[in-house]
Amino acid sequence: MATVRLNQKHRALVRSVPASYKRAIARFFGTGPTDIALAKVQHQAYIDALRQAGVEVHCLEADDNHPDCIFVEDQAVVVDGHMLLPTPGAPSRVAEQPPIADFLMSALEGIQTCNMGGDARMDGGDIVRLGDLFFVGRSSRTNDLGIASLRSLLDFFDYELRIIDIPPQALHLTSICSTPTDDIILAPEGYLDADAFGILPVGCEVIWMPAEETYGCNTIGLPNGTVLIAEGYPTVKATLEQRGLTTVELDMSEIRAADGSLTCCSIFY
Ligand code: CIR
Repeated sequence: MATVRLNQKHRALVRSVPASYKRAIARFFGTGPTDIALAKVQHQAYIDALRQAGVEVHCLEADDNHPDCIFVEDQAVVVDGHMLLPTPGAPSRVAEQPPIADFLMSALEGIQTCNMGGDARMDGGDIVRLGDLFFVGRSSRTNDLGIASLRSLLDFFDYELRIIDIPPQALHLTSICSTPTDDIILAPEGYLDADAFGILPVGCEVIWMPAEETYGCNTIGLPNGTVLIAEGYPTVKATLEQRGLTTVELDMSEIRAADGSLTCCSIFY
């Protein structure tokens, strides 16, 4: 989940791989999952890596009626003790949300929750946070009404929200960038204009990666200085290590096959 600060990443919610996972949506970089056993092994390795880095992980049962249910990031937006429950942009994914919302509401007793209404649509995967600054992708899943709903929540905190138009060849904002720390945005060349993120706060920077490492730009930075990265992206790995971060590489092939990246598989709360 890309909506919490680094020092808020102590607990994560994930969801098991369903038996129906081969039917997950794959329209972007994925060609469709083919090996559920391998997907389960990779998903467990992801959970293990989070735990190894000190994160308490809660795993919800899979929902076999929803092949995309492992991608929990899209279903809830948790910001500083408040939660926005978006209406997901893919109709087949709408009913994934109730158990996730129920879990978070009971884990975060007293959390302020709001829903989206009308035609507003948003996937949590379109949101990226850099300290007090938020970015939202206007994408095939997230529309202007959804963005307005997110803006109301962020206005409450006085956090700035900047809109980034997602090119048609990408699914979400998190498909093409991430914030491994609270002052770095990692993004690939060739998808966004050089000034897409605007002028950043002092001390923050966008680090541009080669286009062939686009998938590698989705990372999960953790409070102990570890960054989970996908296996096979040497520039991403070297760039983070040069900045004193410790990388842990994960084989994401069966997650990627369903257009999923590292951040998609968890919600920090
Ligand atoms: C979908 O198309 O909705 C899923 N197959 C992939 C969702 C990936 N989620 C994300 O990037 N946050």
